[in-house]
Amino acid sequence: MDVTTNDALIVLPCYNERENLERLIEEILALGAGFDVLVIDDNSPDGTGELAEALAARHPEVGVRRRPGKLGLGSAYREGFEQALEHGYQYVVTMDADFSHQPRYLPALRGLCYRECDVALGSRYVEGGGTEGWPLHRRLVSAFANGLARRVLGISVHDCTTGFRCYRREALLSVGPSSVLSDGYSFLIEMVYRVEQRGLGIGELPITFVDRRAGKSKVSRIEIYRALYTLARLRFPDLPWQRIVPIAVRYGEAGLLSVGLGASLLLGTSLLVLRRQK
Ligand SMILES: Nc1nc2c(ncn2[C@@H]2O[C@H](COP(=O)(O)OP(=O)(O)OP(=O)(O)O)[C@@H](O)[C@H]2O)c(=O)[nH]1
Ligand SMILES: [Mg+2]
Repeated sequence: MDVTTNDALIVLPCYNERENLERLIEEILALGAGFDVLVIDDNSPDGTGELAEALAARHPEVGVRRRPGKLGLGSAYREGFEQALEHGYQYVVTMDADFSHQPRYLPALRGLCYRECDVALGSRYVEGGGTEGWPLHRRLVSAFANGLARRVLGISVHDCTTGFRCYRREALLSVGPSSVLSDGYSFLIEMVYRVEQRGLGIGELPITFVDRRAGKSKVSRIEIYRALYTLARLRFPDLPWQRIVPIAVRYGEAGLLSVGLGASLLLGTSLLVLRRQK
């Protein structure tokens, strides 16, 4: 990334997004709204990294971080946040590279953060928000993950799994990106939880999330086990997770499934206890 006068950086994690990347960056820059973009590519086999380098050579607002392999969405965010803080950006945006998060919302998202909150979320689950083209099973999984996270962790925002966000610099410094341990999609839940724990203000901008038209989803079954584990780790921080998880990882998907099932049992029991106490 060359030096620009823009005060907002969009962290754009990409894995096999060659079909989307160029048009997305052109649309973001065409807004003329003062955003720089940092592509975090995990050595995508489809050549996304090379395309990103070519775009960076053409546009001073674009930078690229190329990592050796697929290290996970959360780990890409962490790396992007560290870069943004190091380079002095005042606002840090995250969005998906597949047009599910439409660039036209970017000015309003940053505006919300600028005017009235520490973190602004592009939210599907507030009045005026929604999804377009998402099959039923994706809508169910998303609604379930949101509902469970809100109940188990006492999160108050409506869309805690959205990846379309704008953080104030101070909010990121307060949370400390390295304190968010999840490497996968559940980074999003953990981040919202930590932001709320610190008493920072979160605003929600209604958005329509549009299902991707090009490229493939990267969400795998393992992300579901990981999310269950993250919820249990945050809800029961005193359990010896440091010892349990490395053992599970040694047994591959079966090990992770066991941790996911164990976490579900714990979470289910805690919800029952909560309900009894009410
Ligand atoms: N660098 C990096 N980017 C990733 C990784 N996993 C996913 N991404 C990117 O993160 C964004 C979200 O991933 P998606 O596969 O679109 O996930 P999703 O939007 O929840 O799922 P769909 O609705 O099915 O598209 C996209 O821009 C992906 O390219 C990863 O391991 N590393
Ligand atoms: Mg997507």
